Amino acid sequence: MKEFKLYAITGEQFHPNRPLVEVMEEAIRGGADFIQLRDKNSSKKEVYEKALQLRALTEKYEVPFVINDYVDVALAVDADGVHLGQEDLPLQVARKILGPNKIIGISTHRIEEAREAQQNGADYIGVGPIFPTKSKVDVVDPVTTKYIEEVVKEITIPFVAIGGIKLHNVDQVLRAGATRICAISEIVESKNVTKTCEQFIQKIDAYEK
Ligand code: 3NM
Repeated sequence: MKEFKLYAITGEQFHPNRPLVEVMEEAIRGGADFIQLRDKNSSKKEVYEKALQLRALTEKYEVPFVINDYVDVALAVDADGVHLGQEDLPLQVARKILGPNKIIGISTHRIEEAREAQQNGADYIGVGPIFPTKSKVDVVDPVTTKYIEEVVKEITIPFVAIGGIKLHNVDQVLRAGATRICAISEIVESKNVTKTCEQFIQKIDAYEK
């Protein structure tokens, strides 16, 4: 899997008057180097159509693109992979369907889930929610930066920190050992999406050793 540092997830509820592709293109221009389509409300047909558009965009910029939850949509648009939750298809089943070359990421909220994901061949894990978030309804209580420290100590596959991460608190996340940051609202709700991404990248780069 290509290295990345700023993972942007779609959140159309945060930009009701602006087209999805426009916002995500601004994010990529600012340095977002991994894109996920996350849409839990639209029909499968609508998700497929958005996925097609984002596939074309991410192909143009050579940025990895994954689909949240839907293995079939990922295959249909030739996305680079999927992102699974703990309640989605088991990782090994998704791997069987997608084959060895697609990216499979999975959300984890405690070290046991991280171990299991690594054991089962995940390409990366999500580690969160670090802070309270309004972007995910059924999520567990914040795991805090302590969970990042646990993951850094013991997990060898890439991880991305997520959940309530903003420009004003990202330093805490980086200090705890994260090198890849994921955000929805701070990026897509921003008045200047490109600039917000550039600022995230500057902060991430400042911690790179
Ligand atoms: N997954 P925001 S937290 C989609 O902890 C998602 O697994 C999380 O959105 C997890 O950057 C989250 O707006 C929401 O807080 C992230």
